[in-house]
Amino acid sequence: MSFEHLLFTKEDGIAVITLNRPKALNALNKALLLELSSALEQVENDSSVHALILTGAGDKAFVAGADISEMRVMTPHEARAFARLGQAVMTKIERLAQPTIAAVNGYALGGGCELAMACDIRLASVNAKFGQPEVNLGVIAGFGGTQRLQRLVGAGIAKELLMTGDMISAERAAAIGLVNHVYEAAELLPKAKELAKKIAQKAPVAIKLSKQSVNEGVNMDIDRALSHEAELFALCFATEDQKEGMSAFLEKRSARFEGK
Ligand code: CO8
Repeated sequence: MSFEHLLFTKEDGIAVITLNRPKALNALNKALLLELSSALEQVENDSSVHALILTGAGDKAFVAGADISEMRVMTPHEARAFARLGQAVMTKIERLAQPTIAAVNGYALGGGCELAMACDIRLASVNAKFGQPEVNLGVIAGFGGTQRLQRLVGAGIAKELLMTGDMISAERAAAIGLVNHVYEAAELLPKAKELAKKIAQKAPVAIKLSKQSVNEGVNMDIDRALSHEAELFALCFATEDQKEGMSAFLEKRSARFEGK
């Protein structure tokens, strides 16, 4: 499948989707969101893909937000539909079977910060800048930002970012837990690939269920979440990978996981 606003590559079981509208700092318009949705389906249905990296084209931006020129003339009805489209794409990323890494190589503002937050892990280059500047435009975050930001960094810091529209540095983003690691720009993608490969070597079903347990548990009370974790833990014991992983440990050899 070829895309107009995305670059899609796959190597050694790692897929890389590069959002590619550099003239608009990779802003998310409807066409790009629809293409991203198709690309995600392609990844989900490809069992040879063990991890996905999302990044932005050019050296300036990951994604500078939803496309302001497209939004400027929207009616409330159209705006709701656009927000629902963006939210659906973010949720698709969050629930993707494979692990996802955002390699944030510059501005991650508005919808760009929301896209990064939908990924499992965020790595940033030293020049990355994060923010939810929607209040400067007379709107609120609409692709999940009011919800995912508070779950990641707590309600107090989330409200400060959502109410001031301030941009923060990669260093500050790491300090508040919005990004996991910060690297020099040239190291960002190699580090993201290294991390993706490391995760890809582990038991695939266990990776998928770890992700599911964290994602679903966060919206449950602790008793339900623990019972859910126990159910998913039990499911692992119906896999070949559990037998292989534990046998390999006891036999003092490397495990060969097949994702079954
Ligand atoms: N949408 C459309 N075009 C954009 C966007 C954007 N979000 N961001 C940048 N561009 C365009 C600029 O218009 C400019 O185009 P042109 O060259 O044709 O004039 C080009 O990209 C380069 O941008 P700048 O010249 O502004 O570059 P600077 O280096 O001077 O500034 C900034 C970079 C600081 C990133 C600046 O471009 C900026 O502030 N961009 C907007 C950031 C922003 O406000 N993002 C939030 C958008 S709102 C949002 O994401 C809400 C999501 C939920 C939607 C809910 C649905 C209704």
